[in-house]
Amino acid sequence: MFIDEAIIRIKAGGGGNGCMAFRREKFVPRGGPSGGDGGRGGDIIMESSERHNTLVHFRFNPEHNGERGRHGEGSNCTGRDGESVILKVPVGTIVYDQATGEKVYDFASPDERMIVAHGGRGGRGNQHFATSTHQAPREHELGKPGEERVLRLELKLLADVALVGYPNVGKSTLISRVSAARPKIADYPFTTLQPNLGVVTIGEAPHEESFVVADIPGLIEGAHIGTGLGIQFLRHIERTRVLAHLIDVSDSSGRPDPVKDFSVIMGELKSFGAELEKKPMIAIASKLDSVNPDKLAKLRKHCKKIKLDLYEISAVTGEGVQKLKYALGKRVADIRAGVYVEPRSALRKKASVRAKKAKTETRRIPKRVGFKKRKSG
Ligand SMILES: Nc1nc2c(ncn2[C@@H]2O[C@H](COP(=O)(O)OP(=O)(O)OP(=O)(O)O)[C@@H](O)[C@H]2O)c(=O)[nH]1
Ligand SMILES: [Mg+2]
Repeated sequence: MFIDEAIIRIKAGGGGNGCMAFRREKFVPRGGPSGGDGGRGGDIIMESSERHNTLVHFRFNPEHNGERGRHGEGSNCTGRDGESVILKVPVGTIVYDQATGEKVYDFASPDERMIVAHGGRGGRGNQHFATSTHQAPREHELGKPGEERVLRLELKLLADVALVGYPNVGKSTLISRVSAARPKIADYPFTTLQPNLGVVTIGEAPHEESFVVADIPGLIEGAHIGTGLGIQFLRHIERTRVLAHLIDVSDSSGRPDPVKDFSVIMGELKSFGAELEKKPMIAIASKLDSVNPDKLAKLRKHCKKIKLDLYEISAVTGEGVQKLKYALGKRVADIRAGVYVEPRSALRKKASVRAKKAKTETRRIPKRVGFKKRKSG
């Protein structure tokens, strides 16, 4: 299991100081104490969110401070409370205290909130210290400092995108291009024996987004009956959101027909039985630097026919990789937000509705009934 980790330092805001003041007004002799209290410091709150999937955003931004409460003022004015800071973490994050090793919280479901560092209390102003025998108190309190701690966040990563395809089509090369993962790459089949995960970041901080890509060992015809490495690794992609299906369009594969390659892999996905073949998919024509134009044209035509987005890349030269990265990111974000409708499923639906109609309705062609001309007169 691949684990994402981040260590962050958080400090809640300190409380504002209480004020020492006396009411001074014309015609009000001995106005009495009027120092207001300091405001509370802002807390540091963690919230689990379904829109985040990795801890990358903490890695580049490891310090978070809550706002300090404002000091109290004269005329019994209380200082404003400091703003809290909300840190969004992906569902599944476990928070540990780095100093003691104790588990602070386990975010198991979305929209859970937890205060991980409390802001300091504001100090009391001198108005609170007045008594019948002590009518001009000069005592007032300072604000309490906010809690400060170092936390370790841990997240078991689930892949958003799985790279599937024949062996040697360049899956590992692609993941090493788009993420920090460094799997073994070699020009013999079944180089990858275990799935590898990589975190892909797109956009600039602080608005970057990230998703997780899994490089799955290659499939071949008959994988469902145990040929090659079999389809045992497909269980890793049951919960991924998108499949990226790589098809080699160079001559190095030794297979003549890329459309057949595509269909064989789809067949193997189907035979796994978890409806993997119906998952949102992006097709990728790989090894564009040594492309066989006929193969590419054939694949383009096929993808157009089945309404599947096709991206053409070379993981070695980097051509088309950036565009693919953003397309995958967008697809993942849309699915996460629940706004993605797959054209292929719409197509399937339309076809099935049409087929149903054709079965149930026998169209009757109305007979043409001629109007008899009335004889006039
Ligand atoms: N010319 C060219 N060669 C590539 C490209 N991408 C990968 N290769 C080569 O293809 C071979 C296989 O690449 P891998 O990334 O190991 O392929 P894989 O799909 O991970 O293969 P398995 O792990 O065996 O399933 C390596 O020799 C790579 O250098 C590309 O875009 N262009
Ligand atoms: Mg590989």
